[in-house]
Amino acid sequence: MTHTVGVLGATGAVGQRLIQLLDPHPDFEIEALTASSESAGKPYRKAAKWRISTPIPDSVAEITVAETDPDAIPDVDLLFSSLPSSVGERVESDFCEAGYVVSSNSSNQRMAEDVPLVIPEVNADHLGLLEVQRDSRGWDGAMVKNPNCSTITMVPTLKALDEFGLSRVHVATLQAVSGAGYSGVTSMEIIDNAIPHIGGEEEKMESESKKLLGSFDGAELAAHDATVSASCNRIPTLDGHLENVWAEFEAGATVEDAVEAMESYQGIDLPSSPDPLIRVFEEPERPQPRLDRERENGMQICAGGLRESETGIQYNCLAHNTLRGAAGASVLNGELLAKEGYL
Ligand code: 11C
Repeated sequence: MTHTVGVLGATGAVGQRLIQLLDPHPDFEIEALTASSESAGKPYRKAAKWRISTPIPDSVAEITVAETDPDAIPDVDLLFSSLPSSVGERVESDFCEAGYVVSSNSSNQRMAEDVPLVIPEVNADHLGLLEVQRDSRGWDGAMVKNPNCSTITMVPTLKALDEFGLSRVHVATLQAVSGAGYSGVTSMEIIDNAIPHIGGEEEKMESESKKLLGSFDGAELAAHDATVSASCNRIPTLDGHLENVWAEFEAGATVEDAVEAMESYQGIDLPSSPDPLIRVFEEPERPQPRLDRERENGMQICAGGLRESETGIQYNCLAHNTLRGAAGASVLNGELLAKEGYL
């Protein structure tokens, strides 16, 4: 069955990636697009400064962009949101109140107790929080969030390793400029440089990871009790976040154990889930952004460089930040909502 969908914030960097992933898509058909008031009323092909190498899909090019307002769009089964967080905070709630189901990449409300923060292959069961949300908010609609792109890059690997009793994680990131939106992509003035700060990113990685790895008993979510410490850095790469992870466990884990756990971990099967979910490289210099970010439509998590350190297992991981880490993450959550009968 095909569901009609809309994209809130359709002209932005992640909005364009959403359109790329949603047309064509086996479950979804785009019927509504919204953007800021300067774009409203124009056909999408005129409103969007399209920056993706494949052309705007024909069926989307002529859709008239609407204002981002529940009264301005047609009734659709599902909305994907890539609104800036400050705008999304209020507007996404308005849409949920008006009865829309929203799969959002926007960082607002990710840590709210009644909002499921989901990577389907990691914690699909947390979608059950929507029952809690319905009671607490009184919405006819519903809101599901995906985490930050740097969190998504690491957490599937930690979930695979949690069978050894994950107790402590340190992570240092090397993040692509596209994580900062179009201003990031166009401002490659950080060539020959690196910026050892990304506002709020370290706190997001720490709190979101523990929520995602936590357990849900049908009524309440308990965060995972591992400690997570992050250091986030911007480097002059266009797309693809690379991360160095040091993971410690209650039980001992060898490199062979860790490789086997990552390679065999799959989680749920959805149209956009890659198979395998995690590709583990033996070559110590892989994964690399330019070589590995496009694997499986940009949806695969890559890992490599596994070694036994003094405290546990050290490794590197990589994912495409605007595909797997943002637009693709929202699409996967939409596929999960469809599979679980929420649309
Ligand atoms: C970056 N990870 O690379 C950020 C962008 O919370 O969704 C995404 C921010 C978020 O700058």
